[in-house]
Amino acid sequence: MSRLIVVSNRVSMPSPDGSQGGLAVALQAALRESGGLWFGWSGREVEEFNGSVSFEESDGVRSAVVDLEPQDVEEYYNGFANRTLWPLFHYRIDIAKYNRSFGSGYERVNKRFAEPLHVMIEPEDTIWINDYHLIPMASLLREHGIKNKIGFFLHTPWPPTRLLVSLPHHERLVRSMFGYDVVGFQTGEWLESFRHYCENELGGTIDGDYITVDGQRLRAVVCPIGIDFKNFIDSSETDLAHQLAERMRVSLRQLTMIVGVDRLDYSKGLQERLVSFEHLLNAYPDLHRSVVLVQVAPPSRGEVEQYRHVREELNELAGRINGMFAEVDWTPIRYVNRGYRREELTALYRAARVGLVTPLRDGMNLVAKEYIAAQDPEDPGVLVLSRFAGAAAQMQDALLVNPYAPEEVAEAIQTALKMPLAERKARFQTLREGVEKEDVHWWREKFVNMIEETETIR
Ligand code: ADQ
Repeated sequence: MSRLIVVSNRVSMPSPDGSQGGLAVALQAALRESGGLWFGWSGREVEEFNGSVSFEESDGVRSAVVDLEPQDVEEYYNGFANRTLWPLFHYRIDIAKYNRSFGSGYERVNKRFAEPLHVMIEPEDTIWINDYHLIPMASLLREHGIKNKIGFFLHTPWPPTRLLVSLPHHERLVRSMFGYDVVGFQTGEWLESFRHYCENELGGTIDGDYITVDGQRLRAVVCPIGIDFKNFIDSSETDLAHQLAERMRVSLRQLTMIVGVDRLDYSKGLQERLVSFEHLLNAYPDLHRSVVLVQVAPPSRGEVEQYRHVREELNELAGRINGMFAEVDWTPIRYVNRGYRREELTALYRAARVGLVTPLRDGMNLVAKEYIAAQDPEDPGVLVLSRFAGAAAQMQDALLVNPYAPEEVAEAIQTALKMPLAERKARFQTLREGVEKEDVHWWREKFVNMIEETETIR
């Protein structure tokens, strides 16, 4: 096994309280096994970029990070990554913003990463770049003479060509991806869009997994991410999980719980979800005082105005719906603006008869998988899942819905609430098998193997 170098915008080191996501845990395991290194931004700002690298080691995982200037953070992170690419990649060209300084800031920061990174790379290393923040990284490393195998994994969707061409200099961005040996997507749909772009905009040719553009070749594959299933199950047996489970039992009494857990992001379809819940309450008055929607949504990316708008809209919607339907002894929506630890999430998921995961567009969506993993096999809840989440490709036994159609989502929730135990169990068993088998370790091994086995032509 060659040494692995993982590169992502932020680095996540092992923490003693184990409060990390499955992705961090899986990558840390890979780095530990291979004696590898995780490289990225420290999250800190310095007045003037100086390229100096800080090294750290924790629990057998080594990291190397650089600080950025405030202008870098504004143009690269809040600008091109989160105001331009994130909305565009989630099909929202209506809110995608572009100005030239975003594009130049993005290239500058990618170069600032490539500069110290390339000197750390040894000839046998395998390099794994993550996500839309760092698309041009391989081509920049190639300019420094790096010939190693380099893979890129995109955690978000890849948009249809017709949308992508609205991005100024889109060709330049996509051409830069031909510095990679392997490019991985969450689903066949995103892969198809990428192939379509390469064929139609770049005049590329396709041969099996391989795409060739102007003599440069890469292998484009599907490799869906999973959760750390075993670790997640273990988290549900902790004191923290038991404490919250007990609190929920006391506070719910006879209420049937529906749960939503998301970062506060317009791609997650939160406004549409609350409207669907309102439809449910209008259509089925017998549910009043018997159901409750617990929606957990910690704010993210607060520097970006669209995120502040979503937050305001959600406050307004939750207030309006609660005001309209609440009784002195019942509030239909418990809307919570904070995150919970993994142990606590297991308890929340398990307490809920329905898991409501209705993004308007999502690369994968790990909450759908976590909800299934947390269920009691003897009395499992039902997953209502957006057909526009990457997870829908693997989770066909969920109740799949169109999140833009509130009546349809309301009907699916009602179906879930009324679903007989035998059907709940049958759907759950199939879903759980998939979530357990194709977990985050499976994903990581599969992707690293694909990078390592791919023949390069460099
Ligand atoms: P995200 O958009 O952040 O990630 P998602 O996959 O839904 O989305 O969640 C990632 C993790 O964050 C999950 O483990 C979840 O438990 C945790 N999380 C979400 N909301 C939380 C909350 N309210 N409190 C505490 N924890 C919370 C991007 C892509 C996704 C893709 C992932 C991984 O947008 O499509 O699934 O990367 O590739």
